[in-house]
Formats: sequence, structure tokens, C-alpha cells
Amino acid sequence: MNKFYITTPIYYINAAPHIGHTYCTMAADAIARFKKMQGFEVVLTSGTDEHGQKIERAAQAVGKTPQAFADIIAAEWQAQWSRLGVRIDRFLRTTDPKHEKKVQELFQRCLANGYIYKGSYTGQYCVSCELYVNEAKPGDPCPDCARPTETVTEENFFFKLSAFQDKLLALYEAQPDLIQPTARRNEVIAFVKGGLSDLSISRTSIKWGIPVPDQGKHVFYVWFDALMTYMSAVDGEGRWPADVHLIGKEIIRFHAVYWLAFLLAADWPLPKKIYAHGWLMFEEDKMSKSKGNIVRADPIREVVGVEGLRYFLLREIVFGQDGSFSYDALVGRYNSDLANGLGNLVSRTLTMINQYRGGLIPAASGIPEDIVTAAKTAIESVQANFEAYEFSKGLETLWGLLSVADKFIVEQAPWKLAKSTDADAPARLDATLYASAEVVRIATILLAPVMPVSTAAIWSQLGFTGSMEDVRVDQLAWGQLPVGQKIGIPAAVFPRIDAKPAIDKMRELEIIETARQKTLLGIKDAPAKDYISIDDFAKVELRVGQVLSAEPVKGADKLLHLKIDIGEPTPRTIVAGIAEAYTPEAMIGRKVVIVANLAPRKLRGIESQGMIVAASLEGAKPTLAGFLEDVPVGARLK
Ligand code: ME8
Repeated sequence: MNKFYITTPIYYINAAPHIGHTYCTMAADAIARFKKMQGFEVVLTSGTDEHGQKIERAAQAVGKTPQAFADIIAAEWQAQWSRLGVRIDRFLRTTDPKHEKKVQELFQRCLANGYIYKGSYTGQYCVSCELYVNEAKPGDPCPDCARPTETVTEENFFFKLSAFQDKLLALYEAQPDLIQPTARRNEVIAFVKGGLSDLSISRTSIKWGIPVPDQGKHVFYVWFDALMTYMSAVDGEGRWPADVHLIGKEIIRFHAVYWLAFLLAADWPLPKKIYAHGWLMFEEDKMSKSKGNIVRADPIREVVGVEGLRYFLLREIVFGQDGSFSYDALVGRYNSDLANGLGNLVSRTLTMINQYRGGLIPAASGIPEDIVTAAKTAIESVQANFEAYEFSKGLETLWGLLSVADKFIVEQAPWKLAKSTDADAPARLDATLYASAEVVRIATILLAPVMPVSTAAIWSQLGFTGSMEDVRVDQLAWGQLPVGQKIGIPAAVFPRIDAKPAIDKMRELEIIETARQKTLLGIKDAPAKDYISIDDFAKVELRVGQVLSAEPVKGADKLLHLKIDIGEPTPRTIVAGIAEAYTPEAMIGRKVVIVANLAPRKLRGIESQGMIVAASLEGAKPTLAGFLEDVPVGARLK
């Protein structure tokens, strides 16, 4: 049997999963299921990236050893994939000893082939991206994530990346499909043409990593370690090279440059394809744990269901491009495409077969050729789209076929045919019911990789007893719905969702899930501020005043003695520490803000009946608060 090997990135464990990660993993799962339907023996690998400074610091921050921390978070990732029904065949943790050995083997092979040397490095390092930023100067931010870089000096092992510039360019040229989509391929080519510097692949400054064999303090650079997961996860299974690495576009360089160069240096076969999908955006920004603008999958699972989320992500966003997530769009699509579209077609078709044909699939003759042609065209196009990871286009085409069936039902009006005394009415009724049920059957098969659970339910409602999992693409051809098959019990597969309460519920659950993940990661909220209530604020009586007179206070360089009109019968006496910033002349006639109900206090023998409001900056002179528009004396500030 032909094998197909697909991978997702292995995710960092300094955060718990959000739907950006879910997006990639669900897409990989859909591809895996589609390939399985084509008859391939498929393996999907995912895992967790557990080494490196970022993780070491995250563990430290919560008072755990890196290993204890990694154990907890890796389990969370695994549990999440199983809750979401994503079938991961190999889940590899980079702390797995079999992986450690494999990374060391990669090193030995590169060393033996002359691509590794020892050197020393001083430069800027971005801990968050786990990346040396060659061009950065001390104090510069990381060009990728804008966080400050840190200066490091280390004796390191270097990988001769510079030796691979021409080889990589020749490879990209010879295999135009290796890096996809084309925009990403062009980006990589431009990067490599710009010249490649050698890459430091070991660290002595951190402990949490795979040891470089026989090299004391050296541990491997986290990407040298992480990329090797793809091979170590299937070590000894005869599955390498991978058919496709599915990744997000921000890590294309690590895969299409570093990883390919490592493999070339080690003389190991290269993956057949690297596909970089786009970003899921939320509130117009990339959804990311560092920005905190994230949405988690579990609340959606509980309200809309996993299948609704899978369908939405693959239908709404053009794979390879960025796309926005919103709860409104999610529920909107669910209701229009699943509850009303597919769900409705399934339910009306099965209900009519029950009603008019005693629940038995009727004879299949006399179906108009254009219906059959529409189905055949859709079968071809949807498969071609899925093969090219054009999920959105494929699903759109499939929904086109569903509308052909809907339109046919409306035109034929089975409810009228059932009552008609025309001689051809029974045959036309049979043809209508068969055609719509056959479209449902075909759509169910094509959709199985996207919505495995719902399609299995529809499959059994159509009366099939075998597992949907065993269905193969050759069963897509028109006319394979067995005449006389007894259909199952119809039940709503996609019940309509009431948008407002559903969205409120998801938001509410999101807050709970955020708190749960925080507890898991040991993240403590910043200590609560000492907030005051609005009533507390209302106790402070702030009023507009106008300075009537101002004079220096003898023996006090900083103080001015002011008379201020705040709309009361007599002006207030206020002593203010503003003499260094304002001359007495500059103060006369000026409108200021004063705290009018401050308890009086004596300064240099003068009773100050309030306080003047100013911005007081560390080491700088005070600046009085004032107004850009004219305000009446005595007005209260609220
Ligand atoms: O980069 N939209 O791990 P990571 C779409 N450990 N996909 C997103 C996304 C978003 N907003 N946010 C994250 C790492 N992803 C390394 C990988 S591989 C040998 C090592 C997905 O936890 C996307 O697939 O930061 C991206 O590439 C991946 O999560 C990054 O996960």
C-alpha cells in the first residue's frame, strides 16, 4: 500500500493551544483523512517543542523544573487534540530519548561530512524566536517579533549554511512544487539569494537542551533539535521522506532553508513538499500568544461543535492566505451552510423517502443528464481542489452541487408528484428522490475528511451499515446508492444555532478557559490594582479656579503664595510648590485646577486651603493642569 506521511509543526510548550494551532492541525488531519480515502496508508505527526531558553524561563517563572513543566503542558496539548477529534498518529515530544539520539545522529553526520566547525560568536539573540539576529546591534529589537534582543557571547558549533546557497537555489529551481504557495517560494528564493551566513547550532549559555555528543556544556540550538522531530517520530518505520510538512508562514525559513540544508549536509532524503499556510487573524492582528488576542478551541467545541469549527476554518479562509476569525462569521456560516444548506437537504430528502417510498431508496432511472453531469464535475473538481489544499474552493464547489439538488427538488415538487395521477409521476418521483439522495451520498463522502463525525451520522441515516472510515474515493462515482436500501432514522445533524446566546456563551467559556490555561501554566495575574470606586473619586472636589494674586514665599524658593477665585465669596489662599516653574507674573489671571476639599495645612506659617493640580515628573519641573477651552470659574471637574 502506498504510504503518505504528513506533519504539523511541533508546538512550543510555553503556552497552551489556541485556534491558530488548531487551524494547522485540523487542516493536516483533513489532508490525512483525504489521503486515506484515496487508499494511502497515512501517518500524521505532531508534537511538542520542549527545549530552549524560552521554555527554561517559562518553567523557572512558575517554579518548576523544565521537565516537570514540559510533562504538564505536553499532556495538555495531547488532550486537546483528542478532545478535538484530531487523529495524531505519532505525537513526538522533543524530550523523547529516541529523538535525542536522532538529533545527535544528525550532528554526527553533518560533522563527518565536513559541515560543522567550532567557532565563537558574539551577537544579538532573540529568546522569543530562538534566533540569532545577525544584523542587529545591542539594544536593537528583533526584526520578527520586535522584542528586545539580548547580547550573547558563546563558543559554538557552527553549521556551514553558507555552503548551501547554490545547492538550495538549484533545488528550488529543479522542484518548483517543493515550497508552496508560490508567494512563499519566491520569498525563500529572495532570502537565499541575499546570501546565507553560517548558523550557530549549539549553546553553552543554557542547560535545557539535547547535549552535543562529547562536548561538555554544549546543548543543541532548539531549531536544530526541533526540525529533526519529523524524522525521529517515524524512525525505523520506512516512512521518510515526508510527503508534506504543513507549517505556518512565519517558520518557512527554518524549514525551506535550514532544514533542507541540514538534510543535504547529512545526506538524508528531503521532504517532498513544504506548505506554509497563512495566519488566522483576530481583531485585525495575527492571533498570537504574545499579543494575547487569542481564541481557544474548547469553548467553540462546546457551543458550535468541532465539526462546525473545522468546516468554518477550511471554508472561510483561503488556505495559504491570512484570514479573519470572528464568532459572528463562525455562527453565520454554520447556520447558512450546515444547518440550512447541507442539513436541510439531508433532512428533506430522507423525510420524503420515508413519506413517499416507505423508507426504501427508489429506482434510479430517468434522472436528467445535467444532474448527473453536475455531480460528476463536482466529484472531479472537489478532489482536485483538496489535492491542491484549496479547501475553500472545493467546499464552495460542493455546495454548488447541493444547490443543484435543491433546485431540482423544487422544480420537480415531489409533494405534488406524490399526489399526481399523471402516468409518469411515480417514475419522476423516484428519479427526484434517488437523485437527491445520491447527491447527499456523494457530498457525504467528499466531506468526510472535513467533518468525519457528522458525515458518519449522515452515512448511517442513508442506510449504510459499514464504517465511513472504510469508504474510498472509487465509491464516489455516480449511481452507487443501492436501490432498495432501507434508510436509517433521520435526525438533525446540524441543529440551527441561535447566534446571540451562542456567541455570549462562547465568550463566557473563553474567559473560563483562559483562566484554566493560566492556572495550568502557573501564570499569575499581575497583582490587582488598588482601584477606587466612583464614589471614592466623587469625594475629591476638583474645581476650576482663577489666580487673582501671586507672590513668592520668603525663604522658600519653590513656593508661591496664591489667592485663587473658585467662585466662593472669598478667594482661597493656596501655597503651591511651583515657583521654580512659574513666575508670580505668569500666574496672574491663569485658570488652574484645584483640590477644593483638601484639609487645610500650614506651609511656612501660611494656611493653604487646597492644592493646585500639576503633572509632577521625576526630576523635572511641575506643569500645571489647564484647559484648552474657556471654562467658568468654580466649575466642578467630574
Ligand atoms: O513555531 N494562525 O511553534 P509555535 C495560523 N515550535 N496558524 C498559527 C497561528 C495563527 N494565528 N498561530 C500559530 C513553533 N499558528 C516551533 C515549530 S517545527 C519543527 C517547530 C500555528 O508553538 C502555525 O502552524 O509557535 C505556526 O507555524 C505554528 O502554529 C507555530 O507554533
